Amino acid sequence: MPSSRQIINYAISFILLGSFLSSQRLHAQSDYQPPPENLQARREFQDMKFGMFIHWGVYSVLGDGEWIFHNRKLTLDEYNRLPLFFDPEKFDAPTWVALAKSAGMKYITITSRHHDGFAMFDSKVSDWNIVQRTPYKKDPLKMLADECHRQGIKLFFYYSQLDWHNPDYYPRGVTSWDNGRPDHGDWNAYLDTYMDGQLTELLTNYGAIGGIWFDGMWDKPDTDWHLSKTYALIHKLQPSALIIPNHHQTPKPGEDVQTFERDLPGQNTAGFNTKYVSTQLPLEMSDTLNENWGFNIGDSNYKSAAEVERRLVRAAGNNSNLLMNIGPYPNGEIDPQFVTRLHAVGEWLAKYGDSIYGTRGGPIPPGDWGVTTQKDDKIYLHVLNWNAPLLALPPITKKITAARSLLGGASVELTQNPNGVILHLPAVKSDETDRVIVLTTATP
Ligand code: FHN
Repeated sequence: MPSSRQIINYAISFILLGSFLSSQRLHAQSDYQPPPENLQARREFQDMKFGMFIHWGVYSVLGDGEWIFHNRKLTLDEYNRLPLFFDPEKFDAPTWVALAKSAGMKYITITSRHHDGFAMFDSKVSDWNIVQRTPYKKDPLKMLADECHRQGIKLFFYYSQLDWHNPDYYPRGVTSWDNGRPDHGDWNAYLDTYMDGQLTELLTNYGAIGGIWFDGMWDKPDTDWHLSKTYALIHKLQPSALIIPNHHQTPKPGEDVQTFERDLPGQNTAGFNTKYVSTQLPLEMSDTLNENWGFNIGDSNYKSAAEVERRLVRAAGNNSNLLMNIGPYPNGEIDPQFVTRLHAVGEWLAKYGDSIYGTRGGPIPPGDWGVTTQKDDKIYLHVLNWNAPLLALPPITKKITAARSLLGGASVELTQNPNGVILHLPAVKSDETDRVIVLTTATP
């Protein structure tokens, strides 16, 4: 029989252990000091501004989005048939990369596996992968990585931590349903062997990669995800690879970028984003060119090129990148509706790119009228929604020495005093998404 003193000691140890584990959960890679090459990669990430998000997997075959396994409450046996129909004979890595480039996108983030756990790459950790389960038998991510290296585009791998297929993803999370998995599993093995094993493959077999874009932690928000271990592994294998977690929470130590889903930083219209915006980390927002992430045959709700341009400008003015998604067809082709719009955005960026690439959020807070970006001695005023001839803005500390339209270079009348800045804007042209005025400032 333990004495009451012993019981108290056990209780104290239990509480201390609990708070240690919970601090491990919260503090992730708490001793992480990003090395110079990682800090450099973060700056380069911010400079790129515009990326292509790609959701592509065996679910694309059914043309009903990437959640079909869950939404139709399929069993494992049923879903296991799907890879047999996945044979993307039209997949051509050079075409995909060239499309991203023609759109003015500087990086690609592709689903290496989504919540169905199906590896779209050659994984030795399990046979639930494209090489072993599909008639295609090849590794498209390898082809894509090689082509990205050739064409000078950074490649990031989306990796779902949430897994609807692996029995060791146990205890299950909020999205679980009875799909035939046993009521037991080894969570530590799932994280330490399966997931870290696949991440090791992704970080060793594909050359230098931009980073890992995590998704799915929100399925088990209070669980210990061994983040400290996983983040340390990634940073050890490729110190400049960025960890971008889409957990919708305040960033944790070891994370290199804060990303927001379908929302500008700090705006929680989606209902699941945090309003906290890091002032330390690069920012990114993801969005889709239609309404779905994975290919959905019934979704023709495409955003116009002008709408994509506006979102890109608003993102840049909020000091953020824009990661714009497309869901390719199961045969590897990209919907022509996406292609036309992306080409148009690329043409627009060829003219306006100076006011986007390499910039940071400008000195004037974003407003309904538009946003500002800045680079070196230039402030770019992006007038997105203002029809009156005069635009009055809050004060800018730096002295403005010139104001010109970005296109054509015509001089713009401007008054600056301690109360603010008033511009006499050039007339709105009907086909102009964004009137950009370049303000040159005096170097202090
Ligand atoms: O559930 C996913 C969804 O399918 C998609 O991948 C998006 C992309 O940001 N993220 C998740 C929801 O947070």
